Amino acid sequence: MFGSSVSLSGSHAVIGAKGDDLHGSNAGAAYILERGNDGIWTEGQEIYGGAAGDFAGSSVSVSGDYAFVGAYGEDWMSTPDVGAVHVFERSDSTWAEKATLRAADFASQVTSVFLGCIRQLRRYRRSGQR
Ligand SMILES: [Ca+2]
Repeated sequence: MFGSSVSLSGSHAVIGAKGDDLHGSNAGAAYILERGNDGIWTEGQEIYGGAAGDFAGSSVSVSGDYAFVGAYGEDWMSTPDVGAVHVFERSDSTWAEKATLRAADFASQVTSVFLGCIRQLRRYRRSGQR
């Protein structure tokens, strides 16, 4: 189910494949595509692959250097299908996972993600970047 969700920001697109079976039945996955200076899109890294039944990539979003990958079937502890959102930050061409958001600890995790974004914005402003 490549293309079950898509998101675009600048020269990056995130594509969800919620029924991808590469990591288990319906594990799902999310991929980054990057547009080169020649205008051609190339498939970059698989930024996230779930475990069986996670449906990773059921929703995706990318904005600037941050990407979110939803996995509504992800289990947590012994509770099935709690769901999760995996947060990634880009550095050059590498997207690294920075946080996992779940309903149970959503408030505290979101706070840290937002603080991270604000810190990043301040750094850009200081260095004169837009
Ligand atoms: Ca599950």
